[in-house]
Amino acid sequence: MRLISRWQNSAGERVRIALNLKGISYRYIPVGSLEAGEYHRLNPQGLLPALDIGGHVVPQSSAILAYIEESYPDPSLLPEDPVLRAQARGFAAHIASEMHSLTVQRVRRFLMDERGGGEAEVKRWAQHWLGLGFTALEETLAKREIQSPFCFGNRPGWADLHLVPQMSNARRLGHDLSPYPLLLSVEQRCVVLEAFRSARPEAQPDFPKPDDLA
Ligand SMILES: N[C@@H](CCC(=O)N[C@@H](CS)C(=O)NCC(=O)O)C(=O)O
Repeated sequence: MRLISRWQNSAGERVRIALNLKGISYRYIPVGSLEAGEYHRLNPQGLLPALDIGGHVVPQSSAILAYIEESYPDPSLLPEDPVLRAQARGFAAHIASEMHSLTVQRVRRFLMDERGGGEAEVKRWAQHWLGLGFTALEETLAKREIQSPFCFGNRPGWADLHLVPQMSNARRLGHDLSPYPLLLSVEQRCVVLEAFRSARPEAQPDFPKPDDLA
């Protein structure tokens, strides 16, 4: 199995965490350029990540995560209880569909370059969607019938592996996370775990070395 991604690819970070939590070994293939070319021939959507399963390429982290969960059910990334399971999926979908997809670089770049939005306006755009999203997620955790150390249970899973990369993204975009203490406490518990640590951008082989940044 080959995970085609790159160090700063936060949808790819979700998949890296999932593979690590399940103890699945994989080859990490970093993509340097997303310009139309070789990668587009492999994945016409042109977005990262993609999973190459013996020559069959699967795009979209949600589809990749579903494949991993179905093919390697143990340990499950989802709670046993069907209602909690659905709630965990709903939490994750809010991040992937309502927050990440509205604030990713290509959307911000389009607003800036094609729509003539200034930097402040584009920042305001991102803060708006992130603020709405995180407020809803914090409220969701506050309303859980049973409070748990991770989003939906005693082990990190589907919801947590979406939350942690999104919080890092938000910090990079200058979003203040202090109004979300429950989200912050879940993040603190996750980031010390090896499955999350080794999925971080800094831990990837293509993460720029100090010399590259000079
Ligand atoms: N919905 C997609 C999102 C993929 C996505 O937006 N990936 C970003 C990086 S996190 C990307 O490839 N961006 C390319 C670009 O901005 O041109 C998924 O979950 O896989």
